[in-house]
Amino acid sequence: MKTSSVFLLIALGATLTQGYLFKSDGCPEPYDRLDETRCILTDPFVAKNYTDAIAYCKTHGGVLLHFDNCADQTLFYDYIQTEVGLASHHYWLAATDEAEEGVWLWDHDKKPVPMGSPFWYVGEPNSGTSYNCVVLSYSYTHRWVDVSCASKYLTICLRAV
Ligand SMILES: *[C@@H]1O[C@H](CO)[C@@H](O)[C@H](O)[C@H]1NC(C)=O
Ligand SMILES: [Ca+2]
Repeated sequence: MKTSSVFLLIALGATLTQGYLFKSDGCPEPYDRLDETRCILTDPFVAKNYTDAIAYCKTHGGVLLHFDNCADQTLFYDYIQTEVGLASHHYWLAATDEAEEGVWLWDHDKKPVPMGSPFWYVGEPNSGTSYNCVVLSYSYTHRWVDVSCASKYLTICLRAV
């Protein structure tokens, strides 16, 4: 091997090590870059109830999964389908109708949650006062379905870059 090749290899190794240590994607550990403006953190191992999922994201400087447009619906659907091990699980959404039955509000800003298609599965939500939380349901192509806030599902957190 020529001396110049050895130097090149050493230089390459140093760059990779730096990229790993300092996380050049602009997101703090343990987040990954999602898009232009957001970082994403998924805990694929520990199912949590709704309040524990909210608290987990807060602890990590973020907010539980929330979105209100079709582009994001597609983005998170694709993310769940393509990331290893995520497709066959339900995921919390940061919304509840706990305060007033049928009035679904986001947890972080108390603004109204969009209703109907294409977010909710056909006929959802449909369980009245017994179910006041929402998941992206694996059983319904990750459309939204009302569930019990005490049940345990997986957690996705978002934070600004
Ligand atoms: C979630 O579990 C915690 C204990 O980990 C409990 O204190 C809390 O009341 C539970 N929340 C719900 C909505 O069941
Ligand atoms: Ca309800």
